[in-house]
Amino acid sequence: MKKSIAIIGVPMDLGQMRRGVDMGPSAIRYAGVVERLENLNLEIEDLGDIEIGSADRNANSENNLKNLKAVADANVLLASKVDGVFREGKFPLIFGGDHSIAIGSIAGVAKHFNNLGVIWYDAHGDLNTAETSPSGNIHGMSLAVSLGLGDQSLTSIGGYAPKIKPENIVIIGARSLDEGERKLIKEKGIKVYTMHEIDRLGMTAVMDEAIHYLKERTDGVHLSLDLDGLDPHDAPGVGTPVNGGISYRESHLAMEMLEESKLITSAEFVEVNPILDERNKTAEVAVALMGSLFGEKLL
Ligand code: 4U7
Ligand code: MN
Ligand code: MN
Ligand code: MN
Repeated sequence: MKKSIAIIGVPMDLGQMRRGVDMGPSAIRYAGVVERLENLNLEIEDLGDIEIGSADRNANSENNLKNLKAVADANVLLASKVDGVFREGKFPLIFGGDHSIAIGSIAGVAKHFNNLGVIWYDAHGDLNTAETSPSGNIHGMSLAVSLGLGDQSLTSIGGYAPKIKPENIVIIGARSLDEGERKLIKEKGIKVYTMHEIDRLGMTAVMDEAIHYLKERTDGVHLSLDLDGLDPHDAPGVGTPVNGGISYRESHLAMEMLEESKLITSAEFVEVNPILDERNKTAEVAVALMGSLFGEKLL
């Protein structure tokens, strides 16, 4: 049967402070994603964008959770949209938008599995809570929320918590972790391949290990790919760049290995900010990586 993919755009920029990331879904579409995937003999349906409410960006958040209400509302919508796609037997492919949208993506997907795994491809852990966050930006908290940690209006989305177990997570590309995140990683035993391991073992071994690890304990895997996992040289259009990241080529290899593994059951590509980009380079990188993830081959 032909694989059917449903695209959901999430023009969210309220999970962080820099403008422009709400245009990520448009930039990814402009970079030709639909044509690219259709060439792989996949059936693509673009469901358009989720509606994002407004928020007073200058309001002081007394709880260290900026724009909480609007971020929560949008993720409720996203979770039900993703859930609907899954019920129709289609593969949800989500475009961000800032990484706070992983809250809704994972909430919509996780109920369809007993043991959902997550690959968090990112320079950051996104494991802060309001108590540990240095910024109050919810895009730095989405993985913690999926573990059931954080404000109840976020953790309860989808009507159940937690969405995932700490031992079902693999973080790849980490190179910027806050104190509270490091503590949580150790406490919960979350598997992390930092840039050190990627340099030391090479991406082939890292992905082999990650795939085997998840294959043993999960019945589906959501790929949450933050473009800032890549080096800013290869993906400059992101709001929180960190030097010394994963290369374009290593990322292609990672996507190809995931494709071969048949492990991935849903995916999102987030944090593309065309305002900060160089001629849509980062969106083009995202689309090229999606090509590999869905089976593009040279020969
Ligand atoms: B992203 C940060 F303090 N950890 O919490 C924070 F360094 O989705 C950055 O990975 C979070 O881009 C980055 O604000 C969130 C900061
Ligand atoms: Mn992130
Ligand atoms: Mn990041
Ligand atoms: Mn970022």
